[in-house]
Amino acid sequence: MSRSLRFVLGDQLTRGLSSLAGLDAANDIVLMVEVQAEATYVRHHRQKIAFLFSAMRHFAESLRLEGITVDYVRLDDPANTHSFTGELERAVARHAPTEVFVTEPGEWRVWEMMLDWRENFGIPVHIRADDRFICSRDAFAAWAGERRQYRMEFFYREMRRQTGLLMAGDEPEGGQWNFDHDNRKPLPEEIKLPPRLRFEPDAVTRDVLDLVAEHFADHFGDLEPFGWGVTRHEALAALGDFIAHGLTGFGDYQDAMRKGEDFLFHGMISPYLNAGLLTAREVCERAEQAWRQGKAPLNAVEGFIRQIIGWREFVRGIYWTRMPDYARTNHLNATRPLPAFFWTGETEMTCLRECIRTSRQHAYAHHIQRLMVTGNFALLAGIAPREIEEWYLIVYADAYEWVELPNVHGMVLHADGGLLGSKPYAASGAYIDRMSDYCGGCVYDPAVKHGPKACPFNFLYWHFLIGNEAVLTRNPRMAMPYRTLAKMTAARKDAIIADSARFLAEIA
Ligand code: FAD
Ligand code: DLZ
Ligand code: SF4
Repeated sequence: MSRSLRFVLGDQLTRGLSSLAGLDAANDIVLMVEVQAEATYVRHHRQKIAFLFSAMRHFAESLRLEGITVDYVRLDDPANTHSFTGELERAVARHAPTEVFVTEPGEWRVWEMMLDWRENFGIPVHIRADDRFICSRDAFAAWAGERRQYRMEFFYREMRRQTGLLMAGDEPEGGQWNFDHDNRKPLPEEIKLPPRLRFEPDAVTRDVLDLVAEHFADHFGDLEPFGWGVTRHEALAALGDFIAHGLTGFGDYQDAMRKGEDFLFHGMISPYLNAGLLTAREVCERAEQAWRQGKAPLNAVEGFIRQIIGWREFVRGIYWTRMPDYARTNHLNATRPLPAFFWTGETEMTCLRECIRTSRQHAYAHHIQRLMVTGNFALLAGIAPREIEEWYLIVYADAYEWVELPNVHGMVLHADGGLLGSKPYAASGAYIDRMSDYCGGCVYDPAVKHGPKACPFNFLYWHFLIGNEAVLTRNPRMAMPYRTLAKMTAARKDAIIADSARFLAEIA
């Protein structure tokens, strides 16, 4: 009699997953495992581990309710070998399946494991495509072709055409593809922010919280209060809440930041999307429906959909087309170790302190905090790609290498030499001051350029341009700042170098 084993990974919690297709509930077995190797290959934020273990346990239970046999190995099972390969090997011995089905993983290192499984188990191991993404790995590779630079905007238009989202025949709704120029407003002081739906831990989550507290006490991040949803039902409720209350302001205030306000008008759905509790298509369809019903403006809905069928699919395509070499490049030769305050939050720079606080408290920071505060700082200070990439992979509940790496390596650090973005997102303190209220209470002053009161982003910005002149001056999009630099007096440049040397020595 043939019997298949379906191995479902922690970020594959989708009933329609390709490895579950054709499953015979009377005969086949689903395998799910909690293993130390996955929780510690980087030392993930404690809320991220708790979110995933609880979501995995709930997903297993939902399959059981359908009458499917789930072999679920818990972290504290004494026989647990604590690796994917070890647990698959044990499960093959336990159930003697005739074949194994898996869905391609989100990370290169797991892909390499899967290729070994295909060789080493003595039974067929079928790796199926992850069709939860709109653009398959092959389709992206075909789009990328021989291009030396990939640009999201052109890829995004293809995705709009392919999905029909926000399309009027062959034309984009509203007559333009992209409303980004409308989406850069600072937050007005009097604006009312939407309350956000958070979830009380149930008994399953409480067990997992205890387990994580016991086994991962020394990992970064607050474990509680824990407010993430852990089931598809809760993820859908979170999405519905955002569409009803957050989406209208998403476009206008997408780039804004405010002290003590950690979510603003953002979706807070990335952990659900990336673990499989929501699919990209349904999220975009719900947003489009809100616009068609007159419940949200086009600039918000287009901006939101672009993040998902544009950026999210784009970075995944780059990851799978360019790995493993992608992770090894270091175009700007950045080598500085990560300052300790990225872990402790102990810095006098209010903007960084705030972004690190929300990361620690919620395993979440919104896009512009990641890009223009922690990311901008890492770029300007020349932090080594590997060190800052590991930080991002650890601290966010939504972080998996397929999405984290292109964002950090490419978008933030320009370490890929411009494959993903045409220029580094370098900015001085003026940008943060315009888009947030962080600078008001800071010991530094964004209007001061030199000396101990000067905002470190100000001198580090020019220090970055001076240090990378040989590489970046060839970039036409950097022509303007380099023209300004060329007009600077030698004394001003010396002051920039001296301020930067002092500051960088202090944070070492
Ligand atoms: P919203 O602002 O509401 O956006 C809606 C959705 O769009 C997100 O849920 C996400 O699925 C998608 N999205 C938006 N921007 C991007 C992007 N640049 N790349 C991919 N998807 C995007 N996102 C991750 O999911 N995991 C990561 O590990 C991750 N690391 C990042 C690191 C850096 C340095 C930067 C600049 C961005 C990173 N992002 C990452 C992208 C983005 O910051 C998060 O997806 C977003 O903050 C999640 O919060 P949200 O659901 O409230 O997003
Ligand atoms: C992130 C993570 C963690 C912390 N733990 C597990 C686990 O115990 N079991 C599991 O199946 N998956 C886990 N994951 C998610 C995996 O790391 C993820 O599936 C791979 O990185 C591939 O994307
Ligand atoms: Fe950040 Fe500079 Fe503003 Fe302080 S003054 S909050 S360091 S941007």
